[in-house]
Amino acid sequence: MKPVVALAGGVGAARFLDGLARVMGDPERLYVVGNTGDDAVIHGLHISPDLDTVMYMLGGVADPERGWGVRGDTFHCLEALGRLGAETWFQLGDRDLATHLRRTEGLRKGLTLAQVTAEITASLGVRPALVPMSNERVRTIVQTPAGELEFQRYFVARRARDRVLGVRFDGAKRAKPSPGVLDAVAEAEAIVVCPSNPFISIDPILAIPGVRRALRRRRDRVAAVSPIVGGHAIKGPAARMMKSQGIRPAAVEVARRYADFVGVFILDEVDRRQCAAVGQLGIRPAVTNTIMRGEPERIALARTVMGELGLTP
Ligand code: FO1
Repeated sequence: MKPVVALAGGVGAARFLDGLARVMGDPERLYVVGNTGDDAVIHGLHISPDLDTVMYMLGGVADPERGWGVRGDTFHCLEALGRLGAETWFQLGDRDLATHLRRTEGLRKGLTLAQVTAEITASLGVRPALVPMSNERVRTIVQTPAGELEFQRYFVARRARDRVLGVRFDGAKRAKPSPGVLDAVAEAEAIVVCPSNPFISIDPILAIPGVRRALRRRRDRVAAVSPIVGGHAIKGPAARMMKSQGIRPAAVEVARRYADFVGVFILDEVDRRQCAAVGQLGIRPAVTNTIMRGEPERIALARTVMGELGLTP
């Protein structure tokens, strides 16, 4: 069976993918390419927040309020680390730590990030494939008036308050897509760009050599869901990042960034009036409710996206 490929960041992507996995008769066909530009080494452990956010959601153990981390987790280890003088701005739960210990151990043994991720997802009973964008180290660096900041320092430690002048992806030029990614894109029945932050979740994936070119070849099979609704990001700093870079925070501006490789762009009902402008980019607009308050909305959005790509799950 041909795969359905999704490009994914963190919480917004995870919620959408939960719907998509539920509407697909065979979730094993779902092939998720996850952003690893947010990865960080904290307390000596390799953390892959976006991979974990998607993995916990698809494994049914995600914290529903925060969107990241494990439901019902405790923070005893973090508290103990604080007493020992460690920095504790990054909230690592006790159960979540088990994932980072396993990942770090696997990497230290010589496994690739893709291999360790496959092992951990299998243990959690995740049926879709979850594949890091690259096995190589790529780091999202946010350029601000205070200087260059590693992503988690910008996002969590400094609460995404700095003005963003630009974003770069350290190591991306030398990185290769994880094995199987380009083949999955080439063969895919459908490709979905999840409602994730274009600058810090999707751009790092597109920065891996070969990925954008592979998507361009499949443009008529690629749909993107707008992460901007009514001029605001559903979650996170996307709208603020657009403004501080001189870009109007509007769904159509996200479509413009994706125009070379996206054939269908899904806008929220409140942005219906931007359809004509999206059409002028040579992209077919489609309108639906994109706010996923709960399970029924996730499923309805996934159904619409699949339908727009000619798939009727
Ligand atoms: N996001 C926060 O805003 N604060 C945190 O303390 C935090 C801890 C954390 C721990 C594990 C994990 O997998 C994700 C975590 N996140 C946290 C989310 C993380 O910063 C993501 O990179 C963003 O949500 C961007 O996708």
